[in-house]
Amino acid sequence: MKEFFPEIKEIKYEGAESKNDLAFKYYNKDEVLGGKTMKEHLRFAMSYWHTLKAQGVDMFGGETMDREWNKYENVLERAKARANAGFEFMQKLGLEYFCFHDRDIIDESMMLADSNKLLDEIVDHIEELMKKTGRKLLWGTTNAFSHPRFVHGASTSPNADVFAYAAAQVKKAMDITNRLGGENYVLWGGREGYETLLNTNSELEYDNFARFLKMVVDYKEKIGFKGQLLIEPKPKEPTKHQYDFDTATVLAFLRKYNLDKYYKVNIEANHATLAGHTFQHELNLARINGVLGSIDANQGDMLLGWDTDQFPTNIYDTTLAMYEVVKNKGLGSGGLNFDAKVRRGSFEDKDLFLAYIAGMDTFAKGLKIAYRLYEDKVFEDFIDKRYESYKTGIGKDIIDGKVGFEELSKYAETLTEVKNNSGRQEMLESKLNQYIFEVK
Ligand code: XUL
Ligand code: CO
Repeated sequence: MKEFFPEIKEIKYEGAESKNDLAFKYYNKDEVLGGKTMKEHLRFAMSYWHTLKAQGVDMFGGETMDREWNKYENVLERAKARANAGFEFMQKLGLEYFCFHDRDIIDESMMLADSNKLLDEIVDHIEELMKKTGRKLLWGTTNAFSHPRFVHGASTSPNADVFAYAAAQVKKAMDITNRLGGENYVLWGGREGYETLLNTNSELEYDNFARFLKMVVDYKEKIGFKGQLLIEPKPKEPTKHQYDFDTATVLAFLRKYNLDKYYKVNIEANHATLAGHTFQHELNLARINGVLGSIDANQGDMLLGWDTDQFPTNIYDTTLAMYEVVKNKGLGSGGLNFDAKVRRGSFEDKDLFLAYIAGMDTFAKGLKIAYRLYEDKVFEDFIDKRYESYKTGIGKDIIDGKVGFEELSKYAETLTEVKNNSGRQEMLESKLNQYIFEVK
């Protein structure tokens, strides 16, 4: 089989002192933390779209990346070459998982039936590669946003034919995800949202969105798909108002339509920040509601207002993200999918490896720091003490539901002084720094 990255050998762990750019400094896959290896904690995945399809196009200019595997004339040959390059890439980097949209693994044809036939052919090939290399599918999904038919949305389009087309696509994508043993199925609401209420029946659109998600649940049961269904929140882009704004919005939506027991969320860092939240906020909210399913690992640029999908290199963000994951006791069937793309100026194939190394190392180090913070109960003990007033006396009565406004009023009248304690934010931030600097 043709080798697409002949200059690059298997990427190994060499430790923090290494000067080798093509080596891991912190990601030591076999290192054990709390009875699990780093590889088991992190469950890293390659995103098929950004890694294998993106070629550096932006609003102002064309391709800067010259990917050998995308040059084949014939659709199936090109798709096979792309898959071969992807599996070579995953093996060399030690990435166990991958994620794809239906339209990433093979290009779409004019007619749906032809697209589906081609999908079966490329899935045969991918299945073989998976068997040969031991790589696994973290999740599959559908691209129901790129084609012009989805101009007004997919399940929230005003056009019922588009609803039907999206349904057919999701059905097929669920079939292939199931066939490949996918551990989750993701629904990102691509163009499910609106630009202006002057032309939008939002009530019908929300209802239709829920009808669609119910059909996904029914079909999952019908085909016996064991994976977890995930919704990926995002507040804006492509539409101004995306229906799945953030975790809180998704939860309210799922609860309204009685869909909450079937779905968890896939939290993406850059989507969190676009919603005006930190990455940790979204992970925390998902965790305390029992719906933290998986992560799209990337980072945004705080000076830009759009989804830049950069490789995660901010140690504060990865530490606090992994802190939530550790507190969640892992991600279950989820993992860390690098929904991240190299910058347009990083156009060499080698940059793909360098970018993944940077992201994997930053998350590995974040995991180690988070684990120590958790074990040493650095924040836990402080937080526990901060809420101490609810453990006895009137606080305990509030928690136990023993008092109402009347009893509380009587109690408040007896208070001569209300005394608060410092939140010690700076001290805690300094402790966090200490762990970031010192944990080896
Ligand atoms: C878009 C995005 C998607 C989803 C899958 O911002 O994150 O790639 O992860 O459709
Ligand atoms: Co994503």
